[in-house]
Amino acid sequence: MRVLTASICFSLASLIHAQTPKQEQLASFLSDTRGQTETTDTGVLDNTTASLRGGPRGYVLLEDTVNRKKLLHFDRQRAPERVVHALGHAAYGTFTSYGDWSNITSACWLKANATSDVFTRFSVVVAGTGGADTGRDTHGFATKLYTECGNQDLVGNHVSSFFINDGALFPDLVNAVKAEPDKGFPTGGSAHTTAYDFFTQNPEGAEQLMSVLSDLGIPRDTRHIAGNGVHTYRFINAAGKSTLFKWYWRPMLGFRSMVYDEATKIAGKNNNYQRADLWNSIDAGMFPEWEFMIQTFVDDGEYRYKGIDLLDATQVVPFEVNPPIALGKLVLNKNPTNYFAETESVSFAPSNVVDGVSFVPDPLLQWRLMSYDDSTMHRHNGPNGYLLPVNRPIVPINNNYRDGYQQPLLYEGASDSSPDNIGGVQPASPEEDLDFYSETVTGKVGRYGVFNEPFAQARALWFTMDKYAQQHTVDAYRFELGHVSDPNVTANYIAQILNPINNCLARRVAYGVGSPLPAIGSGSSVVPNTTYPSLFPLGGNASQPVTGLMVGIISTNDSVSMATYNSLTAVLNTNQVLFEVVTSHQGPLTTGVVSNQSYITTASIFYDAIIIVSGDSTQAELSTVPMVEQDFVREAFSHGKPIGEVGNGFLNSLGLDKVGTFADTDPNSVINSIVGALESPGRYPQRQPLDDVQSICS
Ligand code: HDE
Repeated sequence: MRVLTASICFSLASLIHAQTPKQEQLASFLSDTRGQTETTDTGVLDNTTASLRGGPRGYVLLEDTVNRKKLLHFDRQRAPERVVHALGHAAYGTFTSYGDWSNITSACWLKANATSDVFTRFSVVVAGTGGADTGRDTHGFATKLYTECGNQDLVGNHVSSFFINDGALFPDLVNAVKAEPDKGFPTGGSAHTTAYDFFTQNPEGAEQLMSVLSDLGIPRDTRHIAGNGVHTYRFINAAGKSTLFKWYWRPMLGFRSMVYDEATKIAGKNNNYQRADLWNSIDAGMFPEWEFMIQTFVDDGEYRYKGIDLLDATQVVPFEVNPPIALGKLVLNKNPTNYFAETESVSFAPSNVVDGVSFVPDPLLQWRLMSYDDSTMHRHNGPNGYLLPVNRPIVPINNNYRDGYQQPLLYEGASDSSPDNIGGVQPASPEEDLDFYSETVTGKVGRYGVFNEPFAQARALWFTMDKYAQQHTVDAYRFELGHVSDPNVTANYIAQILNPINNCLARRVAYGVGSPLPAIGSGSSVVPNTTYPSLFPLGGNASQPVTGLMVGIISTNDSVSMATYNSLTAVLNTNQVLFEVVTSHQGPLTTGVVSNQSYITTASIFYDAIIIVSGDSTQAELSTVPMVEQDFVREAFSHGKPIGEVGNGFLNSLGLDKVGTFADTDPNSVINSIVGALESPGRYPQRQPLDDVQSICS
């Protein structure tokens, strides 16, 4: 685990979460074995550090029952990983409603001042549990609210549409994107043949795929991503009125992404980067927050809004078309106690709703209402997964779902059927029970596909991005298609999906991967009248919070003085920016400053900005700066990061005194420039070369 060195790194967690209803309930399940003498499962004191053997060099005896049990337990100590979203990290927190939303829903968690405990799990879809969490992927954002009227799950992704719109295709999508069946690789990414053949057959996913191949697909961490419900859902109020809605989590820290080279290098050096980021931030008392927002739509039975099909999960409703309203706030403020029992064992399901929340006939959502409960039963080897501590509601569970593997409860009484007259569980009245919307449903049985024009929304996203973001996206298509082994699959994707979105995009990608260039004018040249910044919330000039970002302070020949160090770190502390001193070795330097990292233990990819202190070096020292130090600076530069120099001439000597670098002999001036640059623009993509669009496209 990385060391956090800002002075704000103290643990607030124990103060914040002490006595919420869910934490109180969880406390009753805690098992403190620290410092206790070992026992068997049957409570007998034992020592299992050596086998029972027939002599000091003899066979292990069958009679070693305690070690037999120890190994039998070990052989079974994993549950099957999730078939998708296997790699995840999570935290507890609270959701607070901003007001009384009973005009649209009777959901208790949206009553005036309602506060609910939550558990949120972030994940990546494709990578397995041992994979890297920075790989390009869709990130899951699943939240369980433990409300006073039962559990409400909000299971979404970090981008706002989906690859397909009928759940019948989900196994095909996942099989195609995961490792190829004969080889068993590649794992953890979609850059291969089966995925792009699937994407060509299913053009409805063009917008979602472009989102993932844009910088949105490589977020810096999960504190800086959105959550999107993707589907349309239904609120029902006490009068039985239905209002359709789509839900979103918007990060209060704003949006930040990486560049692809950085994401892949981080994956190699620390494949737990994002989970450590959330854990460390919460541990340091920097609690990430999101606003819960909804778009509402009149329920007239048509499920359409301004021409957009609300039953098609591949279609987005941009905020510019229907501005969302904020209903409440999520704060994550407590790390889990035990990874397996909580993060790994939590069971989310879109079917877990409370009274006042319901569904629409979206054929993707309808299958999700079944699949998650099924996954839970499979993963927990039976039907009792919802009784685990992390999954239990804070309200009583009273039902006749009895027995099964690992049933932990001792149900009292002689009845397990209802209704009954012998004292068993009684059904809720129609006024009390879970609302369903009494809609008239008619139709002729058939296998109906969901079809809406698939390219316009991808085109809108393409034209919303600036030329740098477009270049990153072109490069991502090139990376992905460049790893497709069948040239026909590459050519088909370019001709059938990219060309109808935009002819120039298709030509640029084709040029990069050596595929036949679609003829000029053969694809779309439509330039949409409107663009939608909400579809691509990265970039722009708005100032963003810098809380929890990480600055690396390096120093030519380890010479940073205590005075310079103090000036720099005072400003970083004030702004809640974390920092590490990186030098040739860890530990105390001759100047008295303590170095946290060496060039062996870290790399520039772990910092959002770097500051090089050269002014404390002598001229002789400056002329002998080791290559590893120079490369550290060059790499940060090539990733577009703000770079400061306390001193003058080092950046110049490397030829890097360009946009986004700040050299001054006054440390205060440098550090204020760096914090300002992290606030906005964050990165300097203009350092990267752009395609010669003119020559490729005309
Ligand atoms: Fe999932 N999905 N999904 N999904 N999904 C699962 O449920 C499924 C879809 C999402 O942190 C599984 O318990 C089907 C859309 C998240 O535990 C599984 C379909 C969205 C997570 C499943 C979809 C998601 C999952 C695997 C199409 C965004 C992780 C283990 C009909 C709105 C939750 C499990 C966590 C997990 C099925 C499509 C989000 C297999 C059948 C659309 C965030 O049941």
